[in-house]
Amino acid sequence: MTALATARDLFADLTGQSPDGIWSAPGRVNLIGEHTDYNEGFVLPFAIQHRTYAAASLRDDDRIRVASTFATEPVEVSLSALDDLFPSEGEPAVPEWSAYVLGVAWALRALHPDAALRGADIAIASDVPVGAGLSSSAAIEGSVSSALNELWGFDLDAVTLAQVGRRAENEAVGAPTGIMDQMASMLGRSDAATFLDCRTLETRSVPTGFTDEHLEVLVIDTQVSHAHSTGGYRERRASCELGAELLGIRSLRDAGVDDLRRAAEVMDEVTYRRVRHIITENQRVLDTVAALTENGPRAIGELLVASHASMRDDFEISVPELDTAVESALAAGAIGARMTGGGFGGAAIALIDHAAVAAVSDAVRQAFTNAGFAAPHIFTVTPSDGPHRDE
Ligand code: GAF
Repeated sequence: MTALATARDLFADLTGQSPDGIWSAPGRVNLIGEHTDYNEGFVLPFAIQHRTYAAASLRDDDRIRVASTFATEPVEVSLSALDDLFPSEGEPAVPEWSAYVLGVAWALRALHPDAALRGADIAIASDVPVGAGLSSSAAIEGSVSSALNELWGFDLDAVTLAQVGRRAENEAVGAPTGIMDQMASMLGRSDAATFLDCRTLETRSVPTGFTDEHLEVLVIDTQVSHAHSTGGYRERRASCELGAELLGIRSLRDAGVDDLRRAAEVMDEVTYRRVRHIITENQRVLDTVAALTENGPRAIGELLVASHASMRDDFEISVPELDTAVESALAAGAIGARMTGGGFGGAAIALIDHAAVAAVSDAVRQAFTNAGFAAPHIFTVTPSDGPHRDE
């Protein structure tokens, strides 16, 4: 059964009725630009064909009731109680999956605090792999914000809805993430990646040229799951903030490769390597946009490989499974490969010829077997459209 049909059925189980509508939003892969978003830098993600569906109807009272395939029990709260639940420090006061949904309702409502709003029933189903670093959370946020935006008659634009999603993630779920994933999901286009300046939130669609060049982006989901509300992600963010402070700048966006010498002098060795990743990664994003535009997708392989090395050696967010995915894909002929997303698990991407999908996939599976790792989940992704109403 499709995720769309599952959302419809789940809604019927919850309410005994058909929903007023079903809205969906995509997950994403990031082509390049990792951990640069919360440093006000540059990223180049694209939305993928995997989507999360929110079947929803307004209610006659002020209660929000949410069901999903992530849990057996629905969660129900009144709209007026949301302010007591969020912002939350650390563990959300409701099951984490529902904090993404309720957090969106809370952050949206905060934009119109005086509006008399009706509650809603919402049923969520998704075919975005969870824990794979493909932004299943941004897909939930985008589907729910799109649904409530229309049902509540708010008419907010895509960038505002992305900011609503980020606020839900940061303040309701308690994950200190940047804005990349929500922007990638909300602004997805079927023919392009989204170049985003995370300081100004200006975007530009950059045609990937994958189809014309008969290329595919292979996702190698290592099945090593990660969570950004915990440990490593938060620590990396703190290192970047420390690095910017020691350089006397607002954020690492304001530093370039010319500043690396001074950085080495004013900070400890670990902070320096974290800073070097961000500074060089920002430059690689700009170089990738230029290469794609001027020379096409076959010209970006080395930049992807350099990005992975920087994350492995300087930012230290890779894991052996991700390194094996990248190395075995490259050895089997990939044009470029790198881990994608926040790291500490999740997925790698490999840019490969269409004709090489089976051979590269087999080689990666074999390398995982040889290393004694659990079998990876491997599939191709294509740039896809942002949120829309499906029914
Ligand atoms: C996760 C976060 F949600 C993003 O904001 C971004 O920081 C990414 O990790 C790393 O580039 O997906």
